[in-house]
Amino acid sequence: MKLGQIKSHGSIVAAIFEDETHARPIPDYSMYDLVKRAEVEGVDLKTLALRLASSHREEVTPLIPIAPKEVWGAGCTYEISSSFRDAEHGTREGFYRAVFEGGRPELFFKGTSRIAVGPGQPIGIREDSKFTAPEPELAVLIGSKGQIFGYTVSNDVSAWDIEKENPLYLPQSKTFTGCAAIGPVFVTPDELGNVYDLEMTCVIHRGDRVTFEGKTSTAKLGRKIEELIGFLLRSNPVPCGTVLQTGTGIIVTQESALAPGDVVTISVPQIGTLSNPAAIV
Ligand code: DO4
Ligand code: MG
Repeated sequence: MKLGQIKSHGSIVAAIFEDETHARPIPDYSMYDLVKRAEVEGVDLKTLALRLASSHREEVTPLIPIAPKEVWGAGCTYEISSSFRDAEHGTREGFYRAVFEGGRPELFFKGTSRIAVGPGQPIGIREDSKFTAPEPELAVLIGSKGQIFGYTVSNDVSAWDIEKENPLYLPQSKTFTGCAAIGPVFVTPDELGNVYDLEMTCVIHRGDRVTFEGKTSTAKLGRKIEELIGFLLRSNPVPCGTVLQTGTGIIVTQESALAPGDVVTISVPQIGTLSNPAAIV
């Protein structure tokens, strides 16, 4: 099942998506209300959604699929992310590789729903950054016990030049207005198929010109998603409705550093396409 949020009769409500532009609203429930009720009552999310959804379908524009309580990032989960950072960032040889190979994953806080945007909404370029990059990533929506409600496409927008200046500046390179895009929908685990066999593409457009094209597969993800969630929850009880980004396997070039008006489009066929313009924040 594909679940997300739409505007219906003036309110933002959860909805069951039948295709990219048609959905059945779930009146009086936001996506957060829906997953919270599924968690509290211990009922299957799909069964609950089917029970509460109206029978009529509407032509819709997908909004951010949840106002996430928290957004977290995982890093150096793909070899290319750690080797790029070791080569380019002037950090100690193997600094990032040690994380890719290490027992403990890198996890960092992106923010709350304040920093998160949905399809079509502007992603941020920090005004003090000259090299802000999109990081296309699979993301997972979890409950407070770490149960997986669904998967979505995401962008861990990052100020790479600030991270490169000193790795201790990582929080500033990762957290700012519009630093996390998610959407267009969540796909429930049963419908997604093999989560470790998803093709992901990323294209950056500047007007008619393509400044970057890249792709990866979640087959290259170096950790199990349950392992990332397990570490996230260690002594850190995150709330139901938390989104965890699972790391990037696509590294853009310096020439494609985001400029205002660029449009970043990330696609995973089994989930959908997430497209966002960039803007200085
Ligand atoms: O270590 C810095 C961040 C890495 C990251 O965000 C990623 O690999 O996706
Ligand atoms: Mg990342």
